[in-house]
Amino acid sequence: MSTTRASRKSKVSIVGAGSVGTAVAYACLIRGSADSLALFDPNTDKVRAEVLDLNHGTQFAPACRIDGADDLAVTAGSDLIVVTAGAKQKPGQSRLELAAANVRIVQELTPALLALSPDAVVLFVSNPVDVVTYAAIRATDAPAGQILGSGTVLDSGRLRFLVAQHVGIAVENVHALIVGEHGDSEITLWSSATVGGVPATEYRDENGAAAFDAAIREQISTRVVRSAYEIILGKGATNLAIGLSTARIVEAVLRDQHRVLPVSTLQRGVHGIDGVCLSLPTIVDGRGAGRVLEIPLSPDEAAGLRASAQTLREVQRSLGL
Ligand code: 6V0
Repeated sequence: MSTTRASRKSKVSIVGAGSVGTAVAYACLIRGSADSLALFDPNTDKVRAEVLDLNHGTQFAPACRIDGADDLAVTAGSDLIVVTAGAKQKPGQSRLELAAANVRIVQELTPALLALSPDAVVLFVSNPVDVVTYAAIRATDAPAGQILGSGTVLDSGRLRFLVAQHVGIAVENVHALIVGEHGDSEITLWSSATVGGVPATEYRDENGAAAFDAAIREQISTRVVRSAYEIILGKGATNLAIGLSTARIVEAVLRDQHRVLPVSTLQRGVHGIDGVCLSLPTIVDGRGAGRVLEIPLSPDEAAGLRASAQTLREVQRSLGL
């Protein structure tokens, strides 16, 4: 394992100080994810206010320096940059409809960010995150693994929460993944999901009834896909859980943890998928996204993954990527 990032002061920049960017900053601050945070947003008053508010809490959190500006130079020398810039989903709008505007933003931003921080790992959160990550990789010469997307890390957290809640077991004892697009075509991997080490498909309640029959599996999978829409209807944006899950990815990189996370990366042949960014279990370390693991898939899951890749390929093509 390399120790370079883990053994010196770490700087994380967050691009976009909206509801997601500030939730990422807050999660990184209270978890002690980095030694210093820098926020960039073209909205001068907003970034200044968010930095003040965060700084006023530093006495009550692990030591962290927090800066912010409407000038990209504030991000210089970063180890990791989280990009949350861009328009957000409006009620009823799909993530893919956001694509064109956010793709244009990252095509401009990514080379500029890497010019100021050439070795930084760049983690995209802006939606549609898979397409945005692909556009960013294509816009630079950086090794593909240096640029990744938060992918289905959040969706897998939502799944694990719902599975855990259904059987009344701690979320830490549930292992289950969502793969593919972070969006409507994502796939729940029920065939490899486990609850306390027991395959979910074989898990029985105290009366001996299957806890995850086909109807419950369908209900939970649909609820995960609809989660964002459900939250946006109620509060206008999703931000707190994406903040926490992004901080988890940040730590995997800064601490060179070699953690397996379903981040979105440029696929190069695992499960026959090529030339699109989507999420599969991936080793995340100090250099960003590493090897993609070939998790066993049922025939339905494999077909779903291929369909999800095709959906993304069509969006890429329609955007001229
Ligand atoms: P927001 O609250 O509107 O904040 C966006 C911020 O970006 C604003 O403060 C803008 O000023 C700023 N911005 C605009 N253009 C630029 C630019 N060129 N450079 C820097 N900053 C800029 O949106 P919110 O924070 O709610 O969402 C941000 C993005 O995250 C959206 O694309 C969401 O769809 C996406 N999300 C992704 C999730 C995921 O799981 N990947 C989850 C939630 C939201």
